[in-house]
Amino acid sequence: MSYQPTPDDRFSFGLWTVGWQGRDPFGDATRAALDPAESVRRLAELGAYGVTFHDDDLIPFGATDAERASHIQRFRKALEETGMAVPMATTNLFTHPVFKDGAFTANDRDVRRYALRKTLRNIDLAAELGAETYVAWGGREGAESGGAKDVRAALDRMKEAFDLLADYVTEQGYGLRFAIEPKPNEPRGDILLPTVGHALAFIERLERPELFGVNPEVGHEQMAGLNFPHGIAQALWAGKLYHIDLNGQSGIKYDQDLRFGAGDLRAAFWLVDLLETGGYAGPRHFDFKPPRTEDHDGVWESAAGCMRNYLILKERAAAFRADPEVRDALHASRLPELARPTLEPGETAAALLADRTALEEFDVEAAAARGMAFERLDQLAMDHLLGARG
Ligand SMILES: [Mn+2]
Repeated sequence: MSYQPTPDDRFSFGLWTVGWQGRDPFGDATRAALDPAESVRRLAELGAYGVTFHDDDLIPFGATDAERASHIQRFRKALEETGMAVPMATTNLFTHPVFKDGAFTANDRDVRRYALRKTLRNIDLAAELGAETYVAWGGREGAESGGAKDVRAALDRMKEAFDLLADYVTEQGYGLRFAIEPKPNEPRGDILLPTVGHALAFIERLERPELFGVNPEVGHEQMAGLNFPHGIAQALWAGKLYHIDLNGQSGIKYDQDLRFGAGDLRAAFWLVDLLETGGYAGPRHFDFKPPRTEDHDGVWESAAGCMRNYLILKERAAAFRADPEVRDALHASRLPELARPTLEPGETAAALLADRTALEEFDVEAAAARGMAFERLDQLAMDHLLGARG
């Protein structure tokens, strides 16, 4: 297998990923800015099918209307020439100092109103460019100290903002759905809606919950020490995996945004296995940062590596699922039994209470003595992942 991506693989990249200039809290930029039109062309050559953007990635903050139109025109031309799609767009509500205390949940009401206007303007552009998903990452929605934010009031304001945005896209007839992106911290000390679970619970309190899902990012959940494939499985179970940000992270530390496949490789294997078999039909979107050690050649190497690693893992996961020994091992570990309901069809609590085999005649010690055979199953997965089988 060549691992050469094609548009059928539905790989997409944020303009801000390959376009990251390597500025970090301790150092200046190490790379020159990239022209968004060039990024579109290079990503298309590498085999991607789409690009995504924050408003400010495409149109520099503070541009005049005429400058804005010309930036959009150049971008559109690159899209038309390459056939690249724009499946998702989002708003930058974190770079400008005006957002230092947040956007939809800033204590200052005028900042909140400005944030909504900035978002509505980019939603119009997203719809114009054919996007289906609008991501909301509330990077500055949070606090560094306890008295600084009334979290319950802030969640009221967050709900108010999302309810308004949902009314707007409905009234306009846009085919857009929103995907909330959780993150536990960075840049704020603590961010609201820190994990997939918090976001899923919040969505159910909105007026139009059907328009909202999640956009989980590998590294963000792993920064909180959580199992990313488990979070993705719960989002799929809830019908809420509207989009995904793929990247790499090595444990609980700052947001590394490594290329996909770097960091926790075993989690990446189980993630690809789940995405490829669990009914996710959306883009495989990469939100990573080519390390600031790299020049522009290294940037494209890194972007190509994200897609290559996904395709390798897809092949390895498929080989794992197709292996007859794996099927036997799954059976030995009683996975088919987990899929069977615990009660018989129509069985009531009274019927369960009357079933002596469930308690009085149940051999607890014998059941406790059964091995689960998970180690054999996991070693088969490891052998497939490492290319030591099939
Ligand atoms: Mn990140």
